[in-house]
Amino acid sequence: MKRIEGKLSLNGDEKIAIVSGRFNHIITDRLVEGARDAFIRQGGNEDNLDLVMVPGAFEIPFILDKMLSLKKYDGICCVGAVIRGSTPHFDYVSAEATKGIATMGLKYHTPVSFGVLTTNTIEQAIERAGSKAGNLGFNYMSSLIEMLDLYKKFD
Ligand code: INI
Repeated sequence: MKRIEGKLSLNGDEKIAIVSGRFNHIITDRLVEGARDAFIRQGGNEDNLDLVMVPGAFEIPFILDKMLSLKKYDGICCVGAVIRGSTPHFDYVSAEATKGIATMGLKYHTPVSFGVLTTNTIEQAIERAGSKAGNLGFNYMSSLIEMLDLYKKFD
């Protein structure tokens, strides 16, 4: 059996973007930090890393469509934080962000990672953004880096 998988390393030439929602920025800023840390520690050149801010998770797929159409990026790490409130808004925003991010990755055959936290409480989000449960931003960028290398194996 030939096992094929992506490596967790960059050669420094890859052009990557992080797209982050500003909504719940005390969480998303930490996720961006974790994603940047993963990019640098796995060999990325910071001159090749862009950070693009959007109002909230709902807007991520729209800018993703525009950015991927330019064919300027090798991969995009999407970051957001959708926290449940007392209305059904959470369900609409999280569903559109999830569906939209996946659709854009498929449309442009480019690695895109899904780093939109969806939690019931702010405490759960804090746990995942640099405290008890680590910083999932690091994991979201690492998944992107692995998929970038895996895509190359099918060029
Ligand atoms: N956007 C988020 O990123 N997280 C949320 O928790 C959230 N809630 O709960 O409302 C949220 N709403 C804003 C939304 O993403 C859009 O920016 C807004 O609807 C304007 O299009």
